[in-house]
Amino acid sequence: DHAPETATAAASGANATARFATDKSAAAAATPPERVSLLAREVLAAVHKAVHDHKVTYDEYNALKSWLINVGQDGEWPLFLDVWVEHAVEEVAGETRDGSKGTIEGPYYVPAAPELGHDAVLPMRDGEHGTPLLFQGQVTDVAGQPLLGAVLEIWHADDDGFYSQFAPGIPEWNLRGTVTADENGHFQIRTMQPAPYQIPTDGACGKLISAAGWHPWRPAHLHLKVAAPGYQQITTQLYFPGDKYNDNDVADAVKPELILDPHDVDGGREVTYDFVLDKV
Ligand code: MBD
Ligand code: FE
Repeated sequence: DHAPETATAAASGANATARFATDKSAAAAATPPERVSLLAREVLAAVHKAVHDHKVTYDEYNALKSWLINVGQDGEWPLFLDVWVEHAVEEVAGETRDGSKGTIEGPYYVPAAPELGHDAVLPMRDGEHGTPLLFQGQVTDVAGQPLLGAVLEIWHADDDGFYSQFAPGIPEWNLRGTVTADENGHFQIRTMQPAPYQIPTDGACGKLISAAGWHPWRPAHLHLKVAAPGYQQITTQLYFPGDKYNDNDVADAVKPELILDPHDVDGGREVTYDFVLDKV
């Protein structure tokens, strides 16, 4: 079995925190003070309202304080935010687009995965576990014109539900790649179908889940970013029919348009899914 013995919340959290600091933390600097003040006031007012409405005690306040300190110590701010907040931000961001639906990015994207051409096999280990999956499709504009040279970045968990670069013992680029569509906007990607993903249960996020009596699962999913020059990049995830977590994803990121329709073939499964991009 490939399952890493020592996948801990603190280790994957530290990796996700470092990844965010490298790729995205600079984007936050441009928020003007009026906007910061408005949003900070309203979020705090919502907290104050919950305290008053539910007569929150000092013991509960201290439990919250202790838990928030642990989220930081476990490096789980990226996980917490992407699981419980990002879906609302994505819904707002997607409101004005006509093309394919997107959904949240989550904490495990890594830029600049190996370039694999338009007929791609994702990097995988000898004997990589799981059901072989051929994922293919076309990238077009909203009028159906192929977008030649569209670029798809794909990343997903393995058959044990672990992501390379965030769980130990997995080769660096395992099940991650950059795929460039051909002159007709077509692409083909061979991979292994991922398993459902369980958010770490041994860190602060896991503690919230068990204290609240929730479950820690996301349905199995492929992550993608699809881009073409002059078009808006979409960030999305695709899901598999019949997954027991499609209706109760802990991260609330499933949309009906994102559920694939694969069929069984000799030695695995095949599915076609097309992407439609909006102009910038
Ligand atoms: C994931 O794999 C994921 O996609 C999200 C959104 C949150 C945590 C783990
Ligand atoms: Fe994921």
